[in-house]
Amino acid sequence: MGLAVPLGVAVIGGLWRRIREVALADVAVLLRGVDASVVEGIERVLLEADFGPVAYTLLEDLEQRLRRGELRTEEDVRRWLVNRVASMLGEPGGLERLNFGDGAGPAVFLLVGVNGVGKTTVAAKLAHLLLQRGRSVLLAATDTYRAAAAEQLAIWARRLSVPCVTGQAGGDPAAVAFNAIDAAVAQGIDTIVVDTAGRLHTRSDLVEELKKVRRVVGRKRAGAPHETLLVVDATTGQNSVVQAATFTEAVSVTGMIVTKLDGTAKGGSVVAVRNQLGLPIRFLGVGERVQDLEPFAPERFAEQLVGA
Ligand SMILES: Nc1nc2c(ncn2[C@@H]2O[C@H](COP(=O)(O)OP(=O)(O)O)[C@@H](O)[C@H]2O)c(=O)[nH]1
Ligand SMILES: [Mg+2]
Repeated sequence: MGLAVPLGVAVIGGLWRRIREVALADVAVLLRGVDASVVEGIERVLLEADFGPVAYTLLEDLEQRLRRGELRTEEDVRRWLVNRVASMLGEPGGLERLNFGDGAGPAVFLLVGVNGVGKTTVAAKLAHLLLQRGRSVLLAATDTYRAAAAEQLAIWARRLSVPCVTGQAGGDPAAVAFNAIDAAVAQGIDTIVVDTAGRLHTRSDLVEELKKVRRVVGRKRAGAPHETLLVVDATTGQNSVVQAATFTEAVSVTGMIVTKLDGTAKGGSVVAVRNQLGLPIRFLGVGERVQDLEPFAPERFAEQLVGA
């Protein structure tokens, strides 16, 4: 699957350009040894790009390498940054990395995350990608609190020509997931993508609801949910890390999808979120269209983020 626009190049790139502007005006200074004002400049650029605490890990490593004389040219420094960022980003993502279970029944993927991060859009995007790979898909809308939430998913389902299971207003979200498995089995569908609610009256309601959905799904289908994917918004920076704690506490999250990379100049949050949560990134959301989902490629992402 090709991407129409290369991943956020124009938007997330330019880190190296910024570092040069702010900190490397006199490259010779940096390459002669550690210079406090140059290092401070780089720190500022990394924090602006939402690297968060990861910025300090990078700076420590940079200082050590400069002291040891390992970085001799400006290009050495740029390369070092690309490589360090790539290694912090972990393994590549994509459908190949997802657990589809034993094939004796449908694979169940649960999408979790706070309101507005892009879960429902991701459900559609994931369905689109799965269909392209020859799988059959059923969408399940377990947010029974907001009628609009189920309707939004149902619209995507109609566009993609896939079935969508919804519940009654105010009904039990776990029952929707239960019915979705029955429907998928009856229709011979091999993959279920379950969209969940992002916000309830209280945080403990949300946690209990997700736990119940997980429990019910697990009893109904061996090994389910096969994936629990946390959707986070790249534009919210450190907030994503805080939000994520709620979900990792409630359900054992198996991977992340980072959205809205087309709308941020702060791609450093991807590095921060990966590093602080230690969860593998599977996909990136790069727009509002159904085809705007990219399998995560750490080297490519690092190269584009740093730029030339
Ligand atoms: N620019 C951009 N917008 C996105 C992306 N993903 C979702 N959105 C938009 O973000 C808004 C919230 O998305 P939605 O899927 O409803 O979020 P949910 O509340 O988590 O289900 C919608 O307007 C989406 O079109 C993305 O990758 N890029
Ligand atoms: Mg939604």
